[in-house]
Amino acid sequence: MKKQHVVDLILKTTRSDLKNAGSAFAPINIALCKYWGKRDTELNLPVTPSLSVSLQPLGTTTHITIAGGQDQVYLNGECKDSSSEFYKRISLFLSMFRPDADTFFTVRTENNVPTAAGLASSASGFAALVFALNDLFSWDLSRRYLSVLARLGSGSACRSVYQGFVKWRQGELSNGSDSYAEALNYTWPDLRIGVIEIATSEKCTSSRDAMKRTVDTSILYHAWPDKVERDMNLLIDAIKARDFEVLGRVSESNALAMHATMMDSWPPVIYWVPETVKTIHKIQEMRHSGIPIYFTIDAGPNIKILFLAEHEQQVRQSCSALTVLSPFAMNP
Ligand code: 2P0
Repeated sequence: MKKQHVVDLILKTTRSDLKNAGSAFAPINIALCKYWGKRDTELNLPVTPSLSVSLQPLGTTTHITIAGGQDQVYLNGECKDSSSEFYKRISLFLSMFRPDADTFFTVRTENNVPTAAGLASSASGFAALVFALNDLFSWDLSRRYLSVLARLGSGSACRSVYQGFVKWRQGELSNGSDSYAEALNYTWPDLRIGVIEIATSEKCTSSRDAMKRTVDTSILYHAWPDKVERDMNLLIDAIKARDFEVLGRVSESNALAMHATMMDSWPPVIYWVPETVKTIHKIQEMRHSGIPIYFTIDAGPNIKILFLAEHEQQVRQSCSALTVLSPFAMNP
């Protein structure tokens, strides 16, 4: 099934009333149980569920208006060239929502994510764009539909339509209407996420390509769905019980298992650089010395750490180039 068909199904019974402008914010998110592998690459339908925590106030604010002639796309104030990958990805996505072929959009998108922190912003970017379209056209769509539409832009974007802990159900239907994110209504005010900047250069393999290669060639990947099922249950129980040791251990183990499947692919995908391994060892040493600290790593070399507020000072002293986030600061 094509993305356009999914969009048409959602919008066919939706009232539309075009306003002058639409704007919205969506947070970035970090997965504790990773989305790794698609059962449908067109619709970004995952093989397994995943679980994340949104990191408001970091994220994307997007403002959209109707334009003449052609789409205009601004990123952090800079007008993107129509030949750039960023422009092409946004313009192609917008094409699914044009009332007619002559309608174009001006999109202004601002990320307040420190670019040096190595935090992905495509998830918050597509979630904010879908929210902004919902505002522009006055669709008044449910979060579930907004999550499905954001997924069509980038899989992990479906989780950025909520704050706090979020679960993405993998679903079973071929049109993906049952593959959307839901908020887990639990908070954890003392939870801290640290981002350790290791490298900011462009990665040589996109996560999209790496995922496909893993699904196509890794034998270890066959064990991934069972691993995720187990980790999802443990993580949800840990969140409910505020059991930090289990939350940290399972998140770290899940990230390492994901990287094991990519290293087992051919050609192998190895996002780690020497500093990544050095930092892993340092975190293990800190743990052995009695500081409860765990890590997770996405499709890149940078490390995100999990710890509790009571250890923030010790962690800050031990880790340089660290950005500390409090995902539940506004929501105790
Ligand atoms: C995640 N990642 O759960 C995992 C962990 C990277 C590692 O979601 O192809 O940009 O747009 O669906 O969402 C990055 O993949 O991929 C990602 P597409 P996406 O956060």
